[in-house]
Amino acid sequence: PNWTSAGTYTDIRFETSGDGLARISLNRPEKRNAFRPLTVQELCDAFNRVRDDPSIGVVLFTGAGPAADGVWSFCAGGDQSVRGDGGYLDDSGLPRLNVLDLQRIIRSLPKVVIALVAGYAIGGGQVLHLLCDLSLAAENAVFGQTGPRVGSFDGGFGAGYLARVVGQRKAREIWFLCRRYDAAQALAMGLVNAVVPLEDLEREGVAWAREVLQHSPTAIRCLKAAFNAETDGLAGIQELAGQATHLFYRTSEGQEGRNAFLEKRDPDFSGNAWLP
Ligand code: 1HA
Repeated sequence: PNWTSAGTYTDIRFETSGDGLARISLNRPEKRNAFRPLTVQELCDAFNRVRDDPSIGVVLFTGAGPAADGVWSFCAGGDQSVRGDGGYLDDSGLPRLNVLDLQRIIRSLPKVVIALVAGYAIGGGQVLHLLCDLSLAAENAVFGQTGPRVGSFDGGFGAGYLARVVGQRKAREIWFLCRRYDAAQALAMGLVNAVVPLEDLEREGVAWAREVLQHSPTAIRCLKAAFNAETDGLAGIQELAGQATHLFYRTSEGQEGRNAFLEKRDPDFSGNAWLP
């Protein structure tokens, strides 16, 4: 793709291809792409811009690299050096856990997010890759949780959704033992969709994205909402129902209700059958 910068940020890069793709990259490789509140704020902004751009259908979410020492990382989770006594501190000293907002944005984005994981996906970074719709791992990918070691835990999607993806046994092992898992192990437990050589990661991600882009945007967004509804309770049903309302607004039946109100008359739905 012909990537063009689509915004000026400090901790991330946001690029678009002009033909349906966006690429969002964590860009703190010397910190193993750990996120601080600013990083998360910038990611939320970029993902929200993707949401509002009808020309974009698929986002590749990745980590810039390698670092000067040659090590790759997708994301090493929350930046422990700005972790205050009540959360991760922003420049004004306010403690935040704003990565939870980012998780919701990725989850609810009515487009496909593909994680491209080279190197470490640890802690909150492992949860971010988990929340992407699809995940491709480079052969050097390393996954794991550290919360019980560093005094943290993600009991939301990080625990419950992980258990849905890899099963309760494996999810408990991942969190209770804080081991590291290589790409082959991640594939075997269903944590990633495929493993590819590092040099092919971007190309493979673009190929998967372009396959998605051939398909019906409405079918894809309804399916994403349906998968979420199966796990996300009433918030998931809200998303799926929102897709139904979205489609209903585009029918003459839906529009008749609006027209009747604006024209101060009774609605006439008689042209619409009570189908089986
Ligand atoms: O659990 C949550 C949350 C739960 C609920 C709600 C919100 C949450 C938000 C976040 C999180 C978390 O993410 S908790 C988990 C935080 N992350 C970690 O515990 C991982 C810490 N990092 C590592 O274990 C290792 O660095 C590594 C396995 C990823 C890489 O190891 P390696 O290759 O040996 O590199 P290392 O020398 O350790 O790191 C390179 C540089 O990057 C170091 O900086 P330097 O000494 O060169 O100045 C290192 O300090 C820095 N770095 C790496 N990870 C982090 C980090 N700095 C700050 N925070 C990090 N997470």
